[in-house]
Amino acid sequence: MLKFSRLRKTKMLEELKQAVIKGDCEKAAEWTRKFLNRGADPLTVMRGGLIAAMDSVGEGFETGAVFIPEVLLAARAMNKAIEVLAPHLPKSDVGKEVKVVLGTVKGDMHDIGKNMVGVMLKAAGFSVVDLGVNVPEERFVEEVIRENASVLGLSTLLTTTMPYMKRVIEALEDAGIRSRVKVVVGGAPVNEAFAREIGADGYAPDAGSAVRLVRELLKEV
Ligand code: B1M
Repeated sequence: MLKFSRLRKTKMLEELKQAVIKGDCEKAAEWTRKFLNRGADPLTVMRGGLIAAMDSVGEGFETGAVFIPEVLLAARAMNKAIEVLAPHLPKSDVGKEVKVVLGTVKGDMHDIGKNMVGVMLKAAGFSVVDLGVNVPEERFVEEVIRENASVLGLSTLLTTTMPYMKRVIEALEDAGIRSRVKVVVGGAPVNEAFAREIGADGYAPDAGSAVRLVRELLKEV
């Protein structure tokens, strides 16, 4: 296995970051493989390369320097890199029997962060049923019942769709299954106070914390 110095690692992370920013799927996958071949920690690659790249794209999008097609290309390159990375994330059998239903709420098409949460939960050994984006409350309820899920993970990136998280929780209550499932919420505009306000069981600021939170909540059962 090839080793690398701190300087080389920083340079390689920058190459990976630039590949994602430019939306170059092949290079993003190739740099990720190069890291793995050198025995790098997959979480370092995820945080230092992939999340750093999307943060930079996000800043550009906010200031108007980056446009939607470029954001979509970057998202695609990031997903390619995650495909390469996912099998190498540290694995655990801890939550093998535990089902987590996950999705982005109705009205919201953002899925990059939600996908990362799914990848990390799977790597931690949980069985994840990802419903995708723009998921209406009745679908969440149906799937929680069908899968006999212990955890429901809701993601949203838009302030306008945050209220749908509350609707989902109300729909679980109406169906009489609220006490059977722990509800975890996350996404850039969400915070602890909002999670409490809507009656969620917990809030996680990032994918790694989501795994820790799910483990903590399941200990309480
Ligand atoms: Co959108 N977008 N977008 N966008 N977009 C934001 C969110 C925005 C902040 C940009 C801005 O204007 N400043 C803004 C929202 C403003 C607001 O609501 N106040 C915005 C807007 C306005 C829009 C549109 C309305 C733009 C338009 O059409 N005019 C439109 C909405 C479409 C819709 O959903 N109906 C839109 C569209 C898009 C694209 C399609 C171009 C693309 C999405 C591609 C995709 O997801 N497949 C996109 C993107 C990429 C962004 C930004 C640039 C980046 C988001 C991202 O992927 N970040 C974003 C700006 C920004 O965030 N700075 C922006 C990287 C990702 C790893 O982070 O998703 O936060 P994040 O996930 C983190 C944590 O939040 C957490 O863990 C993740 C990893 O650590 N987390 C959870 C997430 N979910 C979790 C769930 C959990 C726990 C933790 O438990 C279950």
